[in-house]
Amino acid sequence: MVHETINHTELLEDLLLTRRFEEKVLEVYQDRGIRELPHSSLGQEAVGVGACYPLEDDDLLAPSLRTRAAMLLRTPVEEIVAGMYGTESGPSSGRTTEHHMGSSEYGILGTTGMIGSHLNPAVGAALGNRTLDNDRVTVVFFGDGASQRGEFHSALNFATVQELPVVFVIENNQWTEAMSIDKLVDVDDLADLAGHGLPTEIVDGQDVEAMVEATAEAADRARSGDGPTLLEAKTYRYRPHAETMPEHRDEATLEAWKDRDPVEMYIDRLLERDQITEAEIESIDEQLQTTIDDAFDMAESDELPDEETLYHVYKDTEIDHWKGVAK
Ligand SMILES: Cc1ncc(C[n+]2csc(CCOP(=O)(O)OP(=O)(O)O)c2C)c(N)n1
Ligand SMILES: [Mg+2]
Repeated sequence: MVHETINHTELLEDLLLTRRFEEKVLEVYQDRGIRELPHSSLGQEAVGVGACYPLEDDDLLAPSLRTRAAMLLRTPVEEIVAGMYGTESGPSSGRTTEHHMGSSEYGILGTTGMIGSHLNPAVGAALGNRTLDNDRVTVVFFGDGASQRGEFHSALNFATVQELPVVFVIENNQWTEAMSIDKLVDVDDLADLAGHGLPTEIVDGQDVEAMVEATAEAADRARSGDGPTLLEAKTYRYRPHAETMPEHRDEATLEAWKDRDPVEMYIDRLLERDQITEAEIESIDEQLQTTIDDAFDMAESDELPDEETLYHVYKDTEIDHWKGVAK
């Protein structure tokens, strides 16, 4: 069983880091605003955390708009927060926010605001790595909504025909921006839309160990030259699509998903198996909270970019006008 080979302290740290980070984003956003509009991953953290855990450091990640875990597990927290605040120490020196941003340093492929636009570039990166004859795997995350784009099929088909080292992860949180996925498709599982001859697997996206196991197998297959796999992770988000958007989903379904909270489920399991103590969890949590709080304090005291930096980025570089936050 895969849980015997997992370093549970590390995996729990990854999960708690993502949870505490998202909680802090929400708290700060509701209190005083943040330039980047939060698209919270609260509730679906186990998908990104579990999928990233079994990978090698030089494997490539192509996150969706919501895979905060993929960013957090590769990038120093203070860099991400500076990016969200649009300050000078952020990855673009404040020219844009961190959302959709990539990093060649951390092996993260950037994307655009167009849903699904990163699928074919991710497959292209895998083709590049195969051509270079290295054993890097590319893991690309995308939502159920993105499965409605033509890119979904062109990417799956090309990767399958070429037997490329890709793992496709659908973060099926059952909703696009404002519409339930079951109004858009006539299948229960999005994996059934795939076709193209590639193997698919449905995974409990609230179970971080299940995500580790499924991704480890898919990454092994990709690395051995046996081509791509599609994983469909069933999950749910706790927040509306974005913090400025209304809630369209019903309360009872949301509460039912909260009963299967990925962080609580994993902690309960570890305590039951005597693989961690309450005191150890408390100490990990405290350290993470300090790291996160420090990163936010740094960003809040950091400088905004000067007009010269913004030249050619915005038509109006009047800094006072640009200082407004998204709230
Ligand atoms: C091509 C395109 N169509 C519509 C939008 C507007 N939009 C932004 S996010 C989103 C929903 C995406 O849903 P999903 O892929 O399931 O991701 P989730 O938000 O659920 O994580 C939509 C429709 C967009 N950004 N790009
Ligand atoms: Mg969705």
